[in-house]
Amino acid sequence: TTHTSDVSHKTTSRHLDVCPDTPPTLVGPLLVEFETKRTLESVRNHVGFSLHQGGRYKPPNCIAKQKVAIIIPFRNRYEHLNHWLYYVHPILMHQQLDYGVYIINQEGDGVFNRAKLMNIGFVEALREYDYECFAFADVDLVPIDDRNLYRCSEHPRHLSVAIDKFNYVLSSVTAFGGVSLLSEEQFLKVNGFSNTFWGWGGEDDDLYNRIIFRGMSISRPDAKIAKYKMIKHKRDLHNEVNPKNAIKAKETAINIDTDGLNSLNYTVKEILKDKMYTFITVDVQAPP
Ligand code: UDH
Repeated sequence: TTHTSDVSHKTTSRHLDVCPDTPPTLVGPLLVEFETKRTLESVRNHVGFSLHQGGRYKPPNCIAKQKVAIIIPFRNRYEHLNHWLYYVHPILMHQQLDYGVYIINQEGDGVFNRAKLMNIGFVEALREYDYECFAFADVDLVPIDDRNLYRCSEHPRHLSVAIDKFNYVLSSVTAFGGVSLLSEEQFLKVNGFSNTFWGWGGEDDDLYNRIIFRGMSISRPDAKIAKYKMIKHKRDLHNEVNPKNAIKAKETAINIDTDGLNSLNYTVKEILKDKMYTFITVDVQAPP
């Protein structure tokens, strides 16, 4: 009998259709607030039931249109992470994605390197699963409308268009920070992010330049839908504005071929699997 039920299970899974272009499970505008204190435990009780170890999910009734890895650069932002997990997991489920959440945690207290953590996330996620699309997402940004789909498109896509902190107005037509999505092909085409933007600033502009330099353009969802709330915080320690970064962001053409995925060096220190995420602690070889 065990054998028979095995076979019938296989048969049903083979007959799943591809999920519809517009997920029927979307809600639209959402209530998002960061006043409530959330513990990891309480968030796990809230969203953990439909997730698989490592923060993995697949829609149960159809085949997802895309396999998406969510990459979050991280150090010491546990309170933000709890809010992010509480709100964003249900959104990604409503969007019927086959996805996994990867928190890339910079070890030690050397200068922070957001871009290098993104590159590491890309490489580490691909070691686990054949993801097609990569969402590079800051931990302090929570979408407030689930119609803003975390899906890759023909061109690299900037999702965090309208943020409450900036009165829901895009700061610049070249803005590409916050939350952005690239397909594997698009990310390889630009050699990923630069690894050499230490401290705050510039790495997102450099990525934008890389995209243009490689003949692509960027796309954005409608600002009416692409709305985010940012969790308020002070500037972190060891992530001061680095004035060298703004200059460096003007030298994309010189760096793109030699500084990026093809020059990435790091050491994985620990991989921790929770129901809600894969937490990878890395040594990014920060300068002394
Ligand atoms: N990040 C961390 N830990 C850090 C630094 C950065 O996890 O110590 C990650 C996190 O995902 C964050 C992202 O990197 O969302 C971007 O860094 P950021 O939040 O410092 O950048 P942002 O532009 O803020 O959001 C800059 C400082 C704002 C000071 C405002 C004072 N009113």
